[in-house]
Amino acid sequence: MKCRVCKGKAAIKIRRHNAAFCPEHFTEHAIRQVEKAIKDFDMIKPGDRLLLGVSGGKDSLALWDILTKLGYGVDGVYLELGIGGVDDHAYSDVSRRYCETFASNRGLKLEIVDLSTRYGFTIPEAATQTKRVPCSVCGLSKRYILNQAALDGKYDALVMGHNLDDEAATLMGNVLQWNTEYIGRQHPVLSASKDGLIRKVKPLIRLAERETAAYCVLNGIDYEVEECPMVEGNTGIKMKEWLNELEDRAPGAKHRFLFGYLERVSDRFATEQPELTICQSCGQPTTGATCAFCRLEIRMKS
Ligand code: Q46
Ligand code: ZN
Ligand code: ZN
Repeated sequence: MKCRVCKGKAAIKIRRHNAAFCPEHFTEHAIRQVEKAIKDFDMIKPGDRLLLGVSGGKDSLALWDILTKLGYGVDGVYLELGIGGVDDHAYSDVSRRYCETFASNRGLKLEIVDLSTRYGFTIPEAATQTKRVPCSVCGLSKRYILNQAALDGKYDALVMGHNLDDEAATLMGNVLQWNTEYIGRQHPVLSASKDGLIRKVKPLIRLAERETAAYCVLNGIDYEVEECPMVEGNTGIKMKEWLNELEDRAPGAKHRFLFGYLERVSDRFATEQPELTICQSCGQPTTGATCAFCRLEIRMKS
C-alpha cells in the first residue's frame, strides 16, 4: 500500500476516496477536508470568535488541532458531566485531563463548566431521577450549556466536533422515523437566531471516525479512548453499526447518504422547523413555555 502523493509507505487506506496516505500526507489530507467543509458551507467568517466544545475524545481534539493549524483562534470549553467509570477509570476526570493537557501544551484557552457546581446535579444523578436514557438528559444539557457558554463569552459561533459517522447516523435515525422537524434542522451550519441561539458549525463532517482517530495517533494527540460508561440506550450507536456494514459493502455510502441529503434534499425540509419562543425561566430559545433544561433543573431540585 503506497501513499497517493509521495508513493512512500502508506499508514492508512481510505476506501471511499480509493486512496492511501503516509502519515504526513494523511495529515495534510485531513486538514484539507476540514478546510473544504468550512469553505463549501461558508462556516466561518473572517474575525469570528470561535468556541469549540471539547470532550477529550478524538474528534474534538483533532478538530482543535486542525483549526489551530489552519490559523483560526479557537477557545475550548469542557463540560464536566460527573460521569464515573468502570473499575478505576473515572471517565469525566480522565477526559478533562486530556483537554487540559492538550490546551496547556499549545497555550490555548480552555474553560471548564462543572455541571454539578453550576447547576447542582450530574448526568448520572439526572438519569436516575428522571428514569431517562442517560444520553437523552446528557444531550439536552450539553446543547443548553454550550449555547449558554458561547453567549456568555460573546462568541460568534460554537464549533462542534461531529464527524461524518455522527451526522450520517443522526440523519439515518431521523429518516427511519421520518422526524421531519429534526431532519430540517440537520445542517453543518445552523444560523444564529435573534432570540439567543448561537450559530453552530460542524467542520469535521468530511472526516470519518477512524480518520479522526488516525489523525490523533499520527499527530501524537492523546485522547480518551474508553467509551463513555453511560452510552447504553444510545440509538445512534446502532445506526453507526448498520451504516458501517453498508460502508463495508459499498465504500462511500455514508458520504453519499449525508452529502446527497445536504446538497440535493435538505432545502425541502427547511420549512419543517418549529417556531421558537423564549423560555420564561432562563430566556434561552425553546419550543414550549419552559425549555427542556430548565424543566430538568426544576425536576432535580424537587
Ligand atoms: S457523554 Fe453523554 Fe455521550 Fe456519555 S452519556 Fe451519552 S451523550 S455517551 S457523547
Ligand atoms: Zn506521502
Ligand atoms: Zn430555560
